[in-house]
Amino acid sequence: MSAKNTFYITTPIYYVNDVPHIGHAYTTIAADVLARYRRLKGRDVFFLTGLDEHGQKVQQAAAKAGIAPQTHCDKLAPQFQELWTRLNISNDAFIRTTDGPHKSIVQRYLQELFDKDLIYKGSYTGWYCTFDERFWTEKDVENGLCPDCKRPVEQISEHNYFFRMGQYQDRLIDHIKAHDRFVRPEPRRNEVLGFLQTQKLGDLSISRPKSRLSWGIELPFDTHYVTYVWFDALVNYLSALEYKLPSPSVARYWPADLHLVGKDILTTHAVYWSTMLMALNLPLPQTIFAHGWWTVDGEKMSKSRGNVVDPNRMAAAYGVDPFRYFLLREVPFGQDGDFSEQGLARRINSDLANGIGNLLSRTLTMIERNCAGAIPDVPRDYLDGEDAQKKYPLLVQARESLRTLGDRLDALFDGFEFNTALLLVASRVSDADTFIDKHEPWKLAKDPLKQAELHAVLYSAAECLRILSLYLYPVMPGTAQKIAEQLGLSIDFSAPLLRNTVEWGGLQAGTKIRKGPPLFPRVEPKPEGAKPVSDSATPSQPTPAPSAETSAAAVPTPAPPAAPAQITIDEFMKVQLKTAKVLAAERVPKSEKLLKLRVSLGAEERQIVAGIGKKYEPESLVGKNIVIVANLKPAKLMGIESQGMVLAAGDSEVRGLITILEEVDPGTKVK
Ligand code: ME8
Repeated sequence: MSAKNTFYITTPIYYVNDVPHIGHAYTTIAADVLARYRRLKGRDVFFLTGLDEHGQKVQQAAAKAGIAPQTHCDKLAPQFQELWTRLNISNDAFIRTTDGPHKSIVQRYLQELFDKDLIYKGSYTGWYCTFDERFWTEKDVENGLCPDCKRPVEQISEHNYFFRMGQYQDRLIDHIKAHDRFVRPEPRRNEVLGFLQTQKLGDLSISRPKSRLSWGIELPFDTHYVTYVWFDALVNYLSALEYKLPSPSVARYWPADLHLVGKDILTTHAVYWSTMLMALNLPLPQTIFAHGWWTVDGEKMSKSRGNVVDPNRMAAAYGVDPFRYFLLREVPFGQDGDFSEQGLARRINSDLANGIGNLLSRTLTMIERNCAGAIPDVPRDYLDGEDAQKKYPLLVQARESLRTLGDRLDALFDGFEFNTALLLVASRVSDADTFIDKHEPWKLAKDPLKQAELHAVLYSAAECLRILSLYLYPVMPGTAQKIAEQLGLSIDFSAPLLRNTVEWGGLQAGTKIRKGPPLFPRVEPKPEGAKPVSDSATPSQPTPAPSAETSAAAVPTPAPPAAPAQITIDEFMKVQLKTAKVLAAERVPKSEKLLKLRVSLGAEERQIVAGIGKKYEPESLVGKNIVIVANLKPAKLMGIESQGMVLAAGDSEVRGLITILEEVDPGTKVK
């Protein structure tokens, strides 16, 4: 990253030949996350996105709709802009290549290159793909088909204007070699280098005769031609700086820090754009990052397959932040991924509802109950005192790990490792859950001598949440805001909150919390088409583990004894049955049968491992009132402690859980 304090980030400008889909949403969300992160770090950010409105694709789409190309563009542009507003995209400008100033700037650059004899008129015969609007060489074309889109190509011979791209080949190779962050990720860099080192770079046809294509920017030196759509489109990264901002913004923001693109358009950026900039004597962008491709349920997204995913629908059905989170958490950035609603629902339940959502809700419930709804006061040195490490080792650890979190996240965001960054944040959430569980605040609450410890635990949990909200903000801005509000804070997330190291202790004692509805209500996964979302991510369907869970002892669901022996009332009274409310449920990894439940008994919460996973999806149990054996000695099942047993009907197979018709308080005795 450059040493300057500005950060200029762009997305591709999308064709307006159709409505936006998740691929467009993906790049734009990723760019938004980086823009928000850099703003939090105190950088002067300019975040640009927009639309590519000229060229054959748009002309054809307009013709199909029976309207003028400009009318078509004006009709579709709001669909992109509204989507970006809906997805909470914080772009600073939105460019359309039909904007008057953009057209003039493109013409100015064309004229400049023409005057320098870097554009010349020549003739060309080649295989032309109308869909991709480009010529292919003889060896590229197989069976008369475009190597890219597999549509038939046609041989065309025409006079055109050419940009002397070929002369920059060596300079470009040298540049890529000297700047290891220029093309990323590494395999893509090698791909571009490999191509440049083994093939001769030709000159680039930058015009189209108006007889073939009229919807474009006219060449300033020959009115019979319009410019090739890519020459027009790439210039947007510079032209926007000239007319979307008060000058001298080119000097302020150029070279761009990051062009974020999909892998489909890496060559146009790394080769066409770079050589155009060389010809214009302008510095090259710091980084061009090409991310991977989303398929849907294993298939390429296409209108004809009818599987194009509408991001509007995803945001409406699952929430904006969960959708943003899913796209970045599911697949390592740079690699391909497969989208499914099943996978999205599973992530929401497992990572968000059971993770940060549950941590916030349980922390605030306990603060409401035990601290009169205000952040508790804790002796300032409770974590720093001499024996803090001895008394509260888990709190000290959690605080220390949050202290180093910022540096680790900086490195991960620099490396575009969104999914690892989110995993790291999730691990801090589970650290907080662990220290809460270990300190058992529900027990501390009953002991007047343990109030300081109770307050230390609850303060620490709330402070973890405050700090984590800052780091979650770039990916889930709405959620960060809600966490802050529920903690009783009013945080201005547009301020450079991460410019300096985040200090522990920002929460002020006495702040009234404002517990709200759950951050992430659980969603019911769609039953059909269930399949793992990405092979690079967590396996979604646990594979049956052969050993531990098949033993009777490991299955806590009671099965009636084969020959029931009679017991006395006294014997029965030894068994303490209680009602419990299921707060969270998830599958035990590698087990088909076992579910890990977190249940509330009113004054306390417990973890129970139950062998009911074949009968129930974990999500379906949340909120259910069940009956548990409360005084069963804790036991470990597949290494996880179970603090009780759920009651269920069934023999060797669970048929149904015992639940209660009426709404009774969790923890009520059952007899
Ligand atoms: O290429 N998976 O516009 P475009 C991931 N106008 N990302 C995807 C995707 C998918 N399945 N489908 C699309 C153009 N994208 C030119 C760009 S820039 C000067 C001109 C994303 O509408 C990805 O970012 O075809 C890809 O590069 C871009 O949309 C292509 O958008």
